Amino acid sequence: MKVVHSPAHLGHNPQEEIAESGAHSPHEHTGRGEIIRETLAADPAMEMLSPREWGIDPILEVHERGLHDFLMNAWARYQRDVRSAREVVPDFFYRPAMREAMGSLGEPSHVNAQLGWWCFETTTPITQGSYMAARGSVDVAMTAASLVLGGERFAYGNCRPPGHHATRDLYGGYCFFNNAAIIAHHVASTTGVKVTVLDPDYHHGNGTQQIFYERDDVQYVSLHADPVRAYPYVTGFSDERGSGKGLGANANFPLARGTGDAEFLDVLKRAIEEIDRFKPELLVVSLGVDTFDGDPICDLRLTRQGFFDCGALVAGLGLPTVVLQEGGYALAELGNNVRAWLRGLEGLSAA
Ligand code: Q9C
Ligand code: ZN
Repeated sequence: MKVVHSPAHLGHNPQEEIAESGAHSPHEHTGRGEIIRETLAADPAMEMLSPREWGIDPILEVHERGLHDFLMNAWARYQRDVRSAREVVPDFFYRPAMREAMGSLGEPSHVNAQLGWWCFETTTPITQGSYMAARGSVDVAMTAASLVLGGERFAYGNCRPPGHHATRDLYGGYCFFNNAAIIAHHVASTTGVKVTVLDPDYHHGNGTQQIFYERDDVQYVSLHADPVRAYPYVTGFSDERGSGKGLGANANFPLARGTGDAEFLDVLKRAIEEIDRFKPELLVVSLGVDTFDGDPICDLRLTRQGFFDCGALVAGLGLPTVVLQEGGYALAELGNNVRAWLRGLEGLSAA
Protein backbone atom coordinates (compact mmCIF):
# COMPACT_ATOMS: atom_id res chain seq x y z
CA MET A 1 0.00 0.00 0.00
CA LYS A 2 1.17 3.52 -0.77
CA VAL A 3 1.72 5.61 2.36
CA VAL A 4 1.92 9.41 2.15
CA HIS A 5 3.89 11.23 4.84
CA SER A 6 5.20 14.77 5.25
CA PRO A 7 7.79 16.05 7.75
CA ALA A 8 5.78 19.30 7.85
CA HIS A 9 3.85 17.84 10.80
CA LEU A 10 6.94 18.41 12.99
CA GLY A 11 6.20 22.14 12.88
CA HIS A 12 3.11 21.60 15.04
CA ASN A 13 4.91 20.82 18.28
CA PRO A 14 2.89 21.70 21.37
CA GLN A 15 4.49 21.02 24.73
CA GLU A 16 1.36 21.64 26.78
CA GLU A 17 -2.30 20.72 26.65
CA ILE A 18 -4.76 22.63 28.80
CA ALA A 19 -7.40 20.10 29.84
CA GLU A 20 -9.24 19.02 32.94
CA SER A 21 -8.45 22.35 34.63
CA GLY A 22 -4.70 21.99 34.33
CA ALA A 23 -1.71 22.06 31.99
CA HIS A 24 -0.35 18.63 31.03
CA SER A 25 2.09 17.21 28.54
CA PRO A 26 0.13 16.95 25.30
CA HIS A 27 -1.43 13.71 24.07
CA GLU A 28 -1.30 14.97 20.48
CA HIS A 29 2.43 15.50 19.79
CA THR A 30 5.08 15.04 17.09
CA GLY A 31 5.99 11.54 18.33
CA ARG A 32 2.66 10.24 17.03
CA GLY A 33 3.42 11.07 13.42
CA GLU A 34 6.96 9.76 13.77
CA ILE A 35 6.10 6.37 15.28
CA ILE A 36 3.52 5.74 12.55
CA ARG A 37 6.05 6.70 9.86
CA GLU A 38 8.77 4.50 11.37
CA THR A 39 6.51 1.48 11.83
CA LEU A 40 5.06 1.63 8.32
CA ALA A 41 8.43 2.36 6.68
CA ALA A 42 9.83 -0.83 8.26
CA ASP A 43 7.11 -2.93 6.57
CA PRO A 44 8.08 -3.99 3.02
CA ALA A 45 4.36 -4.05 2.12
CA MET A 46 4.27 -0.25 2.57
CA GLU A 47 5.69 2.18 0.00
CA MET A 48 6.52 5.59 1.45
CA LEU A 49 5.78 8.69 -0.65
CA SER A 50 5.94 12.46 -0.14
CA PRO A 51 2.89 14.62 -0.88
CA ARG A 52 2.68 17.23 -3.56
CA GLU A 53 1.56 20.75 -2.71
CA TRP A 54 -2.10 21.55 -3.30
CA GLY A 55 -2.27 25.14 -2.06
CA ILE A 56 -5.22 26.56 -0.17
CA ASP A 57 -8.05 26.17 -2.71
CA PRO A 58 -9.15 22.70 -1.51
CA ILE A 59 -9.25 24.07 2.07
CA LEU A 60 -11.37 27.06 1.08
CA GLU A 61 -13.88 24.73 -0.61
CA VAL A 62 -14.78 23.39 2.84
CA HIS A 63 -13.74 26.01 5.42
CA GLU A 64 -14.52 29.69 5.92
CA ARG A 65 -11.82 31.90 4.49
CA GLY A 66 -11.79 33.73 7.83
CA LEU A 67 -10.77 30.54 9.67
CA HIS A 68 -7.95 29.91 7.20
CA ASP A 69 -6.69 33.49 7.30
CA PHE A 70 -6.85 33.57 11.10
CA LEU A 71 -4.82 30.35 11.44
CA MET A 72 -2.28 31.61 8.90
CA ASN A 73 -1.54 34.75 10.94
CA ALA A 74 -2.62 34.00 14.51
CA TRP A 75 0.72 32.98 16.03
CA ALA A 76 2.63 36.02 14.74
CA ARG A 77 -0.19 38.44 15.57
CA TYR A 78 -0.36 37.07 19.11
CA GLN A 79 3.38 37.64 19.62
CA ARG A 80 2.96 41.21 18.45
CA ASP A 81 -0.35 42.19 20.02
CA VAL A 82 -0.56 40.15 23.26
CA ARG A 83 2.78 38.76 24.42
CA SER A 84 5.60 36.48 23.36
CA ALA A 85 4.20 32.97 23.88
CA ARG A 86 5.49 29.63 22.60
CA GLU A 87 1.94 28.29 22.13
CA VAL A 88 -1.20 30.27 21.66
CA VAL A 89 -4.47 29.18 23.33
CA PRO A 90 -7.76 31.06 23.71
CA ASP A 91 -8.68 32.47 27.10
CA PHE A 92 -11.93 34.02 25.86
CA PHE A 93 -14.75 32.27 23.99
CA TYR A 94 -17.33 34.05 21.89
CA ARG A 95 -20.82 33.03 23.03
CA PRO A 96 -23.72 34.56 21.07
CA ALA A 97 -25.71 34.61 24.34
CA MET A 98 -23.44 37.45 25.57
CA ARG A 99 -25.24 39.71 23.14
CA GLU A 100 -28.71 38.25 23.49
CA ALA A 101 -31.32 40.92 22.68
CA MET A 102 -28.57 43.28 21.39
CA GLY A 103 -28.07 41.99 17.86
CA SER A 104 -25.13 39.91 16.73
CA LEU A 105 -21.59 41.13 16.05
CA GLY A 106 -19.25 39.96 13.32
CA GLU A 107 -15.71 38.71 13.86
CA PRO A 108 -14.02 40.85 16.54
CA SER A 109 -10.76 42.61 15.62
CA HIS A 110 -8.45 41.75 18.54
CA VAL A 111 -6.46 38.53 18.17
CA ASN A 112 -7.43 37.43 21.68
CA ALA A 113 -11.11 37.77 20.84
CA GLN A 114 -10.58 36.09 17.46
CA LEU A 115 -9.07 33.04 19.17
CA GLY A 116 -12.37 32.55 20.95
CA TRP A 117 -14.31 33.24 17.76
CA TRP A 118 -12.63 30.52 15.68
CA CYS A 119 -11.80 27.94 18.40
CA PHE A 120 -14.18 25.93 20.59
CA GLU A 121 -11.93 24.55 23.35
CA THR A 122 -8.46 24.71 24.94
CA THR A 123 -6.55 21.57 23.86
CA THR A 124 -5.41 22.73 20.41
CA PRO A 125 -2.51 25.17 20.84
CA ILE A 126 -1.18 27.11 17.86
CA THR A 127 2.62 26.90 17.72
CA GLN A 128 4.87 28.74 15.26
CA GLY A 129 4.66 25.97 12.66
CA SER A 130 1.10 24.79 13.27
CA TYR A 131 -0.40 26.46 10.21
CA MET A 132 2.17 24.98 7.82
CA ALA A 133 1.77 21.59 9.51
CA ALA A 134 -2.00 21.78 9.01
CA ARG A 135 -1.40 22.70 5.35
CA GLY A 136 0.95 19.71 5.05
CA SER A 137 -1.67 17.44 6.55
CA VAL A 138 -4.13 18.54 3.86
CA ASP A 139 -1.44 17.95 1.21
CA VAL A 140 -0.96 14.41 2.55
CA ALA A 141 -4.71 13.76 2.39
CA MET A 142 -5.10 15.23 -1.11
CA THR A 143 -2.13 13.24 -2.41
CA ALA A 144 -3.51 9.99 -0.95
CA ALA A 145 -6.87 10.76 -2.58
CA SER A 146 -5.23 11.47 -5.93
CA LEU A 147 -3.43 8.10 -5.81
CA VAL A 148 -6.78 6.33 -5.42
CA LEU A 149 -8.41 8.45 -8.14
CA GLY A 150 -5.42 7.44 -10.29
CA GLY A 151 -6.23 3.76 -9.91
CA GLU A 152 -4.74 2.56 -6.61
CA ARG A 153 -7.27 0.45 -4.69
CA PHE A 154 -5.95 1.80 -1.35
CA ALA A 155 -3.81 4.64 -0.05
CA TYR A 156 -2.98 5.80 3.46
CA GLY A 157 -2.24 9.39 4.50
CA ASN A 158 -0.35 9.86 7.76
CA CYS A 159 -2.20 13.07 8.54
CA ARG A 160 -1.01 15.10 11.51
CA PRO A 161 -2.56 17.26 12.84
CA PRO A 162 -5.81 15.28 12.57
CA GLY A 163 -8.99 16.81 11.16
CA HIS A 164 -12.38 15.37 12.04
CA HIS A 165 -13.28 17.82 14.85
CA ALA A 166 -12.76 20.90 12.65
CA THR A 167 -16.09 22.30 11.41
CA ARG A 168 -16.64 24.67 8.53
CA ASP A 169 -15.63 27.62 10.72
CA LEU A 170 -14.18 26.25 13.98
CA TYR A 171 -10.98 24.50 15.01
CA GLY A 172 -10.39 22.38 18.11
CA GLY A 173 -10.04 18.79 19.32
CA TYR A 174 -6.40 18.74 18.07
CA CYS A 175 -7.74 19.59 14.56
CA PHE A 176 -7.29 22.68 12.34
CA PHE A 177 -8.43 21.71 8.83
CA ASN A 178 -10.75 18.75 8.24
CA ASN A 179 -8.55 16.57 6.03
CA ALA A 180 -11.17 13.86 5.43
CA ALA A 181 -13.94 16.36 4.64
CA ILE A 182 -11.63 18.23 2.26
CA ILE A 183 -10.88 15.15 0.16
CA ALA A 184 -14.45 13.83 0.33
CA HIS A 185 -15.74 17.18 -0.90
CA HIS A 186 -13.00 17.45 -3.51
CA VAL A 187 -13.77 14.04 -5.01
CA ALA A 188 -17.56 14.41 -4.84
CA SER A 189 -17.54 17.88 -6.38
CA THR A 190 -14.94 17.30 -9.10
CA THR A 191 -15.95 13.78 -10.22
CA GLY A 192 -19.65 13.60 -9.28
CA VAL A 193 -19.19 10.25 -7.50
CA LYS A 194 -20.86 9.63 -4.15
CA VAL A 195 -18.41 9.38 -1.26
CA THR A 196 -18.76 7.86 2.21
CA VAL A 197 -16.65 8.96 5.17
CA LEU A 198 -16.45 6.09 7.66
CA ASP A 199 -15.13 7.31 11.02
CA PRO A 200 -14.16 4.64 13.58
CA ASP A 201 -12.14 7.07 15.77
CA TYR A 202 -13.11 6.92 19.48
CA HIS A 203 -14.49 10.47 19.27
CA HIS A 204 -17.44 11.57 17.17
CA GLY A 205 -16.25 13.49 14.10
CA ASN A 206 -18.44 16.49 14.78
CA GLY A 207 -16.70 18.56 12.11
CA THR A 208 -17.20 16.06 9.32
CA GLN A 209 -20.81 15.52 10.32
CA GLN A 210 -21.46 19.27 10.37
CA ILE A 211 -19.85 19.89 6.98
CA PHE A 212 -21.98 17.27 5.20
CA TYR A 213 -25.14 17.30 7.34
CA GLU A 214 -27.38 18.78 4.65
CA ARG A 215 -25.77 17.01 1.69
CA ASP A 216 -26.75 13.84 -0.14
CA ASP A 217 -23.50 13.39 -2.11
CA VAL A 218 -21.31 12.60 0.91
CA GLN A 219 -22.45 10.14 3.57
CA TYR A 220 -21.01 10.26 7.10
CA VAL A 221 -21.00 7.08 9.21
CA SER A 222 -19.36 7.09 12.65
CA LEU A 223 -18.68 4.64 15.49
CA HIS A 224 -17.67 6.40 18.70
CA ALA A 225 -18.00 6.65 22.45
CA ASP A 226 -21.49 7.77 23.45
CA PRO A 227 -21.47 11.59 23.71
CA VAL A 228 -23.36 11.38 27.01
CA ARG A 229 -19.96 10.55 28.55
CA ALA A 230 -17.38 11.46 25.90
CA TYR A 231 -15.94 14.38 23.98
CA PRO A 232 -17.28 16.22 21.95
CA TYR A 233 -20.42 15.83 24.11
CA VAL A 234 -22.90 17.73 21.92
CA THR A 235 -22.90 15.67 18.70
CA GLY A 236 -22.85 11.99 17.81
CA PHE A 237 -26.28 10.90 19.06
CA SER A 238 -28.02 8.14 17.11
CA ASP A 239 -31.00 10.33 16.21
CA GLU A 240 -28.77 12.66 14.14
CA ARG A 241 -29.66 11.37 10.65
CA GLY A 242 -28.92 14.45 8.49
CA SER A 243 -31.34 17.14 7.38
CA GLY A 244 -32.93 18.45 4.19
CA LYS A 245 -31.46 16.63 1.17
CA GLY A 246 -29.01 15.03 3.59
CA LEU A 247 -31.70 13.28 5.64
CA GLY A 248 -30.65 9.63 5.86
CA ALA A 249 -27.03 10.25 4.80
CA ASN A 250 -25.69 10.53 8.36
CA ALA A 251 -25.45 7.58 10.73
CA ASN A 252 -24.07 7.52 14.29
CA PHE A 253 -23.31 4.42 16.35
CA PRO A 254 -22.61 5.44 19.96
CA LEU A 255 -20.78 2.83 22.02
CA ALA A 256 -20.73 1.89 25.72
CA ARG A 257 -17.65 2.20 27.93
CA GLY A 258 -15.47 -0.91 27.68
CA THR A 259 -16.66 -2.01 24.21
CA GLY A 260 -14.21 -4.64 22.93
CA ASP A 261 -13.30 -6.25 19.61
CA ALA A 262 -16.31 -8.55 19.17
CA GLU A 263 -18.93 -5.93 19.91
CA PHE A 264 -17.13 -3.22 17.91
CA LEU A 265 -16.96 -5.55 14.90
CA ASP A 266 -20.70 -6.29 15.24
CA VAL A 267 -21.49 -2.58 15.15
CA LEU A 268 -19.05 -2.07 12.27
CA LYS A 269 -21.05 -4.68 10.31
CA ARG A 270 -24.19 -2.59 10.83
CA ALA A 271 -22.32 0.53 9.77
CA ILE A 272 -21.19 -1.28 6.61
CA GLU A 273 -24.80 -2.23 5.80
CA GLU A 274 -25.63 1.48 6.05
CA ILE A 275 -22.80 2.24 3.60
CA ASP A 276 -23.97 -0.49 1.20
CA ARG A 277 -27.42 1.13 1.09
CA PHE A 278 -25.89 4.51 0.12
CA LYS A 279 -23.93 2.91 -2.77
CA PRO A 280 -20.83 5.14 -2.73
CA GLU A 281 -18.05 4.73 -5.28
CA LEU A 282 -15.28 5.90 -2.94
CA LEU A 283 -14.62 5.36 0.76
CA VAL A 284 -12.66 7.70 3.02
CA VAL A 285 -11.74 6.26 6.44
CA SER A 286 -11.05 8.64 9.34
CA LEU A 287 -8.84 6.11 11.08
CA GLY A 288 -8.54 6.77 14.79
CA VAL A 289 -7.01 4.00 16.88
CA ASP A 290 -7.84 5.70 20.18
CA THR A 291 -10.40 2.88 20.59
CA PHE A 292 -7.37 0.81 21.73
CA ASP A 293 -7.47 -0.92 25.12
CA GLY A 294 -4.38 0.97 26.29
CA ASP A 295 -5.33 4.45 25.13
CA PRO A 296 -4.60 7.03 27.84
CA ILE A 297 -7.64 9.28 27.19
CA CYS A 298 -10.29 6.79 26.04
CA ASP A 299 -12.28 3.86 27.45
CA LEU A 300 -12.87 1.28 24.70
CA ARG A 301 -11.01 -2.06 24.64
CA LEU A 302 -9.92 -2.88 21.08
CA THR A 303 -6.77 -4.94 20.49
CA ARG A 304 -4.24 -5.01 17.66
CA GLN A 305 -5.98 -8.12 16.29
CA GLY A 306 -9.29 -6.22 16.49
CA PHE A 307 -7.85 -3.44 14.31
CA PHE A 308 -6.68 -6.02 11.78
CA ASP A 309 -10.19 -7.54 11.70
CA CYS A 310 -11.76 -4.08 11.26
CA GLY A 311 -9.55 -3.40 8.23
CA ALA A 312 -10.47 -6.78 6.74
CA LEU A 313 -14.18 -6.13 7.28
CA VAL A 314 -13.97 -2.72 5.59
CA ALA A 315 -12.14 -4.31 2.64
CA GLY A 316 -15.29 -6.39 2.10
CA LEU A 317 -17.08 -3.27 0.84
CA GLY A 318 -14.95 -3.64 -2.29
CA LEU A 319 -14.49 0.12 -2.61
CA PRO A 320 -11.46 2.22 -3.55
CA THR A 321 -10.41 3.47 -0.12
CA VAL A 322 -8.40 6.41 1.20
CA VAL A 323 -7.42 5.97 4.84
CA LEU A 324 -6.40 9.08 6.79
CA GLN A 325 -4.97 9.24 10.30
CA GLU A 326 -7.08 10.83 13.03
CA GLY A 327 -6.53 9.98 16.74
CA GLY A 328 -4.63 7.36 18.73
CA TYR A 329 -2.58 8.26 21.82
CA ALA A 330 -1.07 5.02 23.16
CA LEU A 331 2.32 5.85 21.67
CA ALA A 332 4.05 2.49 22.14
CA GLU A 333 1.39 0.60 20.15
CA LEU A 334 0.20 3.39 17.84
CA GLY A 335 2.28 2.37 14.82
CA ASN A 336 1.50 -1.31 15.25
CA ASN A 337 -2.23 -0.66 15.55
CA VAL A 338 -2.32 1.46 12.40
CA ARG A 339 -0.20 -1.10 10.55
CA ALA A 340 -2.52 -3.94 11.63
CA TRP A 341 -5.59 -2.05 10.38
CA LEU A 342 -3.94 -1.34 7.00
CA ARG A 343 -2.71 -4.94 6.61
CA GLY A 344 -6.23 -6.18 7.35
CA LEU A 345 -7.58 -3.82 4.69
CA GLU A 346 -5.07 -4.99 2.13
CA GLY A 347 -5.73 -8.69 2.81
CA LEU A 348 -2.21 -9.37 4.10
CA SER A 349 -1.28 -11.61 7.04
CA ALA A 350 -1.66 -10.12 10.52
CA ALA A 351 2.09 -10.33 11.23
N1 Q9C B 1 -8.56 14.70 29.05
C1 Q9C B 1 -8.89 13.27 18.20
O1 Q9C B 1 -8.84 12.12 18.60
N2 Q9C B 1 -9.95 16.36 24.74
N3 Q9C B 1 -9.16 14.30 19.00
C2 Q9C B 1 -8.89 15.75 25.49
C3 Q9C B 1 -8.22 14.81 27.66
C4 Q9C B 1 -9.69 16.51 23.35
C5 Q9C B 1 -9.43 14.10 20.41
C6 Q9C B 1 -9.19 15.72 26.95
C7 Q9C B 1 -9.83 15.20 22.60
C8 Q9C B 1 -9.66 15.41 21.12
C9 Q9C B 1 -8.57 13.58 16.79
ZN1 ZN C 1 -10.22 10.61 18.65
